Amino acid sequence: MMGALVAAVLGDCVGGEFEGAEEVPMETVLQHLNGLEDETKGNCVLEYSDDTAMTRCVVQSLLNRSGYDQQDLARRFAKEYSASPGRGYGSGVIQVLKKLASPQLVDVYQPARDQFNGRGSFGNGGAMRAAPFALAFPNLPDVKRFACLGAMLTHSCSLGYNGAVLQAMAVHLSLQGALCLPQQFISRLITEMEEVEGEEEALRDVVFLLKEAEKPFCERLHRVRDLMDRNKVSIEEVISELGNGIAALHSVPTAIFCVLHCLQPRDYLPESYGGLERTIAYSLALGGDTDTIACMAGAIAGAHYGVEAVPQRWMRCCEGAEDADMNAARLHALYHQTSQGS
Ligand code: F2R
Ligand code: MG
Ligand code: MG
Repeated sequence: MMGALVAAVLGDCVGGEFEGAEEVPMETVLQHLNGLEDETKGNCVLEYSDDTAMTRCVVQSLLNRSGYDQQDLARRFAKEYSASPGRGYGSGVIQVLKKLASPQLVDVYQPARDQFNGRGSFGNGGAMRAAPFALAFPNLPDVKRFACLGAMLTHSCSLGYNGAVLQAMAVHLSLQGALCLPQQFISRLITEMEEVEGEEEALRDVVFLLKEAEKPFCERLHRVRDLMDRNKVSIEEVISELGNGIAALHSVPTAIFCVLHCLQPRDYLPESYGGLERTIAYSLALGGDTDTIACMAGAIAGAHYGVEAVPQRWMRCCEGAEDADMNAARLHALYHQTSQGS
């Protein structure tokens, strides 16, 4: 459990270097990661971005309120943005965060509903901060419900909040050891998303917004299954089949694929790397929204491999990694408290 939050911070911090890059050769990724190992450089500091800033708000809110409290979480998002606006937030979500700061605001979900002419955001900002819900709640229905509500504070489009539900479910299943049977893991995610995407709002949004398949996340997860069944897959194929962009639909299934693909050693990655390092390195080599894909893949992989698998040298370089370690221990206590109460 402790590994999920720390590895998410690592993914965000090391991935920030390449965010928005079209092509990132693996050689460049490995040079960047080798740089973290270089003791002669002293304590390098890679700053975290909005992914971690918002995840920290979710963690602090869950801990302070002993569960989900929409008013408290909305206030924390607004306060965090106002204190540190230069963390690389999405250009749309900034409007929501400013409105959430208003003391006159009655319905904290309304600013998100007003986004993009009332269609809401389909960005991956809800998904990138969804992991703490899987760490705080032992039951899958709670994980789904609160990840969804937590995302809806900024992302009212089903293509945004369902990405958060999928990401939180992937972390939840990983914590249960489900990645030991990768085929069953992906099948379970598809089954769960069939139900989630059967909701009326989800069907409406895909018709009006992206002209995607009727159940777009399920369709992408089927592509993940096809790709993971193959021995060799090029980076170009992964990008064209799954995407590497800022939309939740073009990044959450991609992050899940990165984890599955890196369960085994790969000949283009150093033999000395464990599964967690492989996952993060591979996520960066996809280019595009690297901080967020590596953050989400890091959370899923970290839940599987545990905090022991996190390279200490990498951790030392990443702002907020120590805090994440401590917070994960506190969330662990909440998880047990919640499981005893249910
Ligand atoms: N924003 C970035 N990175 C680029 C800017 C970094 C900057 N240059 C810097 O270095 O400081 N990264 C972060 O944003 C992503 C999460 O975004 P989020 O929270 O979902 O934001 P938003 O604004 O809601 O959505 C992102 C963009 O998606 C498009 N979009 C969303 N919904 C839309 C809709 N219904 N119709 C049309 N377009 C829609 C818009 O372009 C939004 O701005 C993460 O990558 C995080 O790291
Ligand atoms: Mg970011
Ligand atoms: Mg990003």
